[in-house]
Amino acid sequence: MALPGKSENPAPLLAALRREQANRTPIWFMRQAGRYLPEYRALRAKAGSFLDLCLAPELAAEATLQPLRRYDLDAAIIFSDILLIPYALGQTLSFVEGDGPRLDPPLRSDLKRLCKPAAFDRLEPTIEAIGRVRRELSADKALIGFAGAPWTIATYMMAGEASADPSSLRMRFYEDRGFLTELMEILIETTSRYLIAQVEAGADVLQLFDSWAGGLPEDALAALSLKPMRKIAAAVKAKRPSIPIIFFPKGVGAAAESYARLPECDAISIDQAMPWEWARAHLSPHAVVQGGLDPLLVVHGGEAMEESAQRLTKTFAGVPYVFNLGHGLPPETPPDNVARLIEIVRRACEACEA
Ligand code: 1CP
Repeated sequence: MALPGKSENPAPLLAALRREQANRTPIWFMRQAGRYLPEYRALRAKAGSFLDLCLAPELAAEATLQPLRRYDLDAAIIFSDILLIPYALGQTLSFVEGDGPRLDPPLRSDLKRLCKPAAFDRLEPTIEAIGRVRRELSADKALIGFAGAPWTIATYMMAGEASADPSSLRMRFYEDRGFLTELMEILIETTSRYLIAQVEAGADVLQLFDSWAGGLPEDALAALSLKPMRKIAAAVKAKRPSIPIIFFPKGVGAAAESYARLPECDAISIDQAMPWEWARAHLSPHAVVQGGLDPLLVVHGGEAMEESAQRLTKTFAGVPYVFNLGHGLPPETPPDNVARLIEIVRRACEACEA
C-alpha cells in the first residue's frame, strides 16, 4: 500500500542532520512502532512472537510502516531489536512475555563459543526488511537503521537478561579487563559490518543506542562506550562517508559533550534528564541535538505535554534540531496523544520560524 504524501522533496531529517536549512523540524519517536498501537498488537499476534515478527521481513517492514500510515512523521525506524547481534553471535534469544529478553547461555569468559562475525545469516531478515521499506517510502521520509552500542549489548550478553542494574557489570572492567576488551572488539567488528549492510540495503541514517551508558565512571565510559561507538561510526563512515550517525549515550549527563565533539557524531540524542538549555549551549555547537521530551508526558497528555513540547521546541529554535523523546514511547501511550503531540510541534515550529 502506498503511503500518503509521496513527494520528491529531500527528507527534512537528512537536511537537519546535515545542518542545512530545513523546511520543517523533523519528528520521529523511539519505539514509534510497538505495543501502544492496536495495529501493531494485531500484527504481532499474527506473527506469533516478537522475535518471529523481527525475523519475517514482510511483517517487520509492515510494523516499520504502521506509524507512518497513522501519523505525519519524517522518518521510519526499521523494526528489529538490538539483541539480534548476540543472536547472530550464537546466543539463543527469546522474549519472555512480561519478563523481558533472555540470552542463553549467559556469556562468562567463553568468547571462543561466539560465532565468527562472518556468520550473518541471522541478520539477513532485517537487511531484507530495510530494502522493502525503502522501496515503499517516499524520498521525503528517511529510513533509520540502528544497532545497540557494544557496552549495552555486552550487559545483556553477560547477564543473559535485562539486569536490574546494568552498570554494576562494570566490575568486569576491574576484574577482567582483557575479557571485556576482547568482547568490545568482537562487537565493534560485528556491529560495523551489520550497519554497513543496513546502509547498503537502503538505510539513510543510523542510530547507535547506548541505553546503559549511564552510571559508568569517566575512564570506563571512555573505554566501554565512547571509544567503541566512535570506532563503529568511523568504520561505517570509511565505507559510506556521507551517512549521518546519531549517538544515544543515555544517562551520561555532562559527558554527552565528549560524544558531541567527536567528528563522527552528527547528532546526539538526549534523555529526559538532560537540561535543555545546557544541551543547546554545550551540545548544539558540535552536533545536532535530538529528543529530550519525557516519554511519560506523552502517556499523560493534556496541557503538561503541550507546554513542555512548546518549550522544548522554543529552546532549540534557530539551530538544527530533531524532535523526539528522551527514550521510547511506553506501551501504555494513548495513540491520540502522539497525534496531538505532532500537531503541537508542527504548530510551535511554524510560530518559531515566523
Ligand atoms: O512486542 C513486544 O512485546 C516487544 C517489545 C519490543 C519492541 C517493540 C522490544 C523488546 N523491542 C522492540 C523494538 C525495538 N527495540 C526497536 C524498533 C524500532 C522502534 O523504535 O520503533 C528498537 C530501536 C529497539 C531497541 C532496543 N531494544 C533497545 C535500545 C533502546 C532502548 O529502549 O533503550 C533496547 C535496550 C532493547 C532491548 C529490549 N527489547 C525488547 C525489550 C523488552 C528489551 C529490554 C529492555 C530492558 O532491558 O528493560
